[in-house]
Amino acid sequence: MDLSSTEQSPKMTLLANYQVPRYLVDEALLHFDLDKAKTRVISTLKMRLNPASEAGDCVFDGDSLDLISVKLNGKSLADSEYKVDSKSLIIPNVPEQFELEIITEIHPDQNTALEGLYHSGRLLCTQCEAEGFRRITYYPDRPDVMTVFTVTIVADAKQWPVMLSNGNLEEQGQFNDGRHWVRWHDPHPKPSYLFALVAGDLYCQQDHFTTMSGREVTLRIYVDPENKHKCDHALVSLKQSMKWDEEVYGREYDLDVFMIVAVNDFNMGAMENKGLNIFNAACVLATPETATDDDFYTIQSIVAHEYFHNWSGNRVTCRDWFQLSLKEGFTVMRDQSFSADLNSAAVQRIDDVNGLRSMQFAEDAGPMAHPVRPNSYIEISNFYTVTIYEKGAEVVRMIKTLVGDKGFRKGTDLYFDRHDGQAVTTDDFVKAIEDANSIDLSQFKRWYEQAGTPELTVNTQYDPVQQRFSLTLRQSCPATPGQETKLDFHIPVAVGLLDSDGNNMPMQLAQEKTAYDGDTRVLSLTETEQTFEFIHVSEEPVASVLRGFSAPVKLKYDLTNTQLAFLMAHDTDSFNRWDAGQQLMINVLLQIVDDIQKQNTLALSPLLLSQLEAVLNDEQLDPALIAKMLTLPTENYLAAQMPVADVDAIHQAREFAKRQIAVSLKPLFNARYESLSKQKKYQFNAEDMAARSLKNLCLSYLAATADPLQMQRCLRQMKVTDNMTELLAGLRLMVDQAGSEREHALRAFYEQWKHDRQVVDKWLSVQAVSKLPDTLLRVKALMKHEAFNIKNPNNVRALIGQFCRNNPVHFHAKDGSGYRFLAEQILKLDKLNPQVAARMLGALNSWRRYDIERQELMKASLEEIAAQKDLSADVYEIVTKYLAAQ
Ligand code: B3K
Ligand code: ZN
Repeated sequence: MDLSSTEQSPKMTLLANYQVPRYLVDEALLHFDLDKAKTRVISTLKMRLNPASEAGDCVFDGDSLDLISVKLNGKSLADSEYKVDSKSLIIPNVPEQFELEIITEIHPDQNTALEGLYHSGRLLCTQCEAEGFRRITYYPDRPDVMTVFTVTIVADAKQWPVMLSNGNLEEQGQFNDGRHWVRWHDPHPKPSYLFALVAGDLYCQQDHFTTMSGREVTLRIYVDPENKHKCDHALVSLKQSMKWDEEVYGREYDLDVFMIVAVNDFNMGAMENKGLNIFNAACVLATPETATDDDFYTIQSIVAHEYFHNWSGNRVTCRDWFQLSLKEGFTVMRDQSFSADLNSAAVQRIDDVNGLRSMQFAEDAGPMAHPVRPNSYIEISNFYTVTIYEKGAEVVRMIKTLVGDKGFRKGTDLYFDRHDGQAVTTDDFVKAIEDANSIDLSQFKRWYEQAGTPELTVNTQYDPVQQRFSLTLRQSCPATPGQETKLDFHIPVAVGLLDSDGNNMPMQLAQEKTAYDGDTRVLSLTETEQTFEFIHVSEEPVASVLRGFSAPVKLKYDLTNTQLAFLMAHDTDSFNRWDAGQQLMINVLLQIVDDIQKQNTLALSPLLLSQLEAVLNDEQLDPALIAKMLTLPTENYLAAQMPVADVDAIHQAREFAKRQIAVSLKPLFNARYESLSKQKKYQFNAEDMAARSLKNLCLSYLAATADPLQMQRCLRQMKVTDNMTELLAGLRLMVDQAGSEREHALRAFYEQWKHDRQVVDKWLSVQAVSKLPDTLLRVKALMKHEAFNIKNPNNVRALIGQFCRNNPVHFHAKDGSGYRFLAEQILKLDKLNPQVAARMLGALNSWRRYDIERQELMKASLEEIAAQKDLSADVYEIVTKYLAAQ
């Protein structure tokens, strides 16, 4: 019976409606007859009634499948014995225990959504999280159905010499007709979203790791043969990750082989399929000539992230997709501390907070705001968000702050031990930490339930006679869609007190008998307002509040610019030192914006200038930190600090400030640049990376002086360097200056690198973020260039994504051209790849924060998208939520 005519508009899934699966799958035998145009899948499932449920229809999810046949306990079912529609296969009257054989056919070469089994270059590969497995075969495609999978793949041996799936390789063989076969078995029960299959003509680089219990694990990276020289960094990163997870979390790898495959067409960064991680090629391949320091750094952290999922995600998985942050928040927190341990902890924290503030705070303040554990979704792919990932990581980090390092390890040991092989909830995670530490986190759990970024207001008072210092903390949280009022959060606030020489002061609270031992103490704010009284405070201190960014909140602390300058110079907490500098820059830049709006004469604060000079002169300070401290906040971040974002004034103000700093401190930038220019062979390590980041920062200030000689310097750097970090930094600066040198540099760069996709994407990106006035025209022209293919998500992100998200002054052009361009691309993309289309729409998240004229133009573009027939659920959900924004 075919019910496909009863199609409905996208429907909402609610956490409150969760029900345990009715039938469980004990074993899945999958047989693939692989072919690009038509792949046949025979799925044999050993199933039984869930003892926790009642008998009823047996329902399987399915999407874009050609159903060939269904057999129940060896007997073919007639059409009348099952129901099939575009989303499911329903079999009524099944026995308590049964074996089902379902045969389907799929078409990998027509799959432009890149979900399920698809064709990419010379590869066939899969992406199943969250709901891609249902595009391979009918299945209870939900994370709480965990199954032992055995996978047989048959294909032409010439075209598909390598055939991979999860687990260990059991057997393989040849047929006489030129086809060959392999059988993979994964002994660990897993949900379908962790299933993976790859086939192709791939080069394999192999290594080994000996686990802490002495087991040998084979490590393999599979790549297109032309990339065989690009695997070393990922392999080193993998071994570092395996060792770190043993040392820090006591987690050992659990199969004989761990495989990574690089794929050119991929919707996101990478995927943690059990034993067979699939990576976006850009997130795994690197050589010093083709990848920047940032790429090396990101690759190290993504390799770690996916590897860490083996425990936080795979061994212990999510009960339902509302629990996504259970694995993602925790795993991001784990990869962040891994990166902090292996590189510079201060730089890592600054980058994490910068990302959180610029992306997550904006999401939390906009129409898509949702809790770390959401209550509803239309399309789950839309919930792989910065809130689930980055805010989720902050929430786990706060738990660690509250129970301490040792207590946290006790808690995670209990969690992994208690729930190994289970599909659980964020409540189960918190419960394990509570039980291991005898602590009550019930109020803390509001961080999982309430959306929005809390505001933390700080007031201080000093009594010189009593030598008492009181710190009053007050919290509030703005309304978010569906959540008008909020209950008080449990906020860990790390605080230090500094005397006038910049030394930390004792921090004994009035109710305590003995002195507090330590420079920073974590105060627990659990009420709307609380005052903390410090005694024996010999002079009025400057309080350094929210050290290390101990909670994901907006700090409202009215320090004067002089106090900020003091903290910027003296705070012993490097994060707060950087943050004080940022706040000072924000104050100064917003003042310039105000002057621009009032048409006043512009001037740069001498205080800021002298602070920057001191930082640049500081020989003791880590060059990476100097580079961070000298980096002005982005235009997007500045826009988020204004009640009504004035893109043009912000751009003008930032350019003005940058130029003033550049001109005033030119001799210092020059000297630092030259002293960092000693030729040295590229190495990826914290010290060299720090030097390159400061060197490139100096070059960017020198270029901002508009002295034509500095362009020559960029060119020289591009000529003599041995690495992409310095080459791209030079190119980026040249691309902002009109003229023949620019065009020549771009052409030469392309000619040199057109064979390399990762580098070509950088070439697209630098042009997309150019400040030159004709940038949109150039972006449009580049879409017709041989280097661009709209079906490739990396190309789309590099060109369209960069233009719309990181070129605010052109994207928000007054004439609406940027918005119309985006709408046009979204409508095109939605037909090909809804997930990528929905992501691009994110550029309009904050549309209500601009002036009325721009709001009208953005609204018109949103309405144009909404009016389109047959929108995907992905775009439909975002566009309707945006349009509902007040
Ligand atoms: N778990 C995957 C993300 C899957 C996205 C699905 N649309 C990668 C990661 O977070 O490790
Ligand atoms: Zn993840």
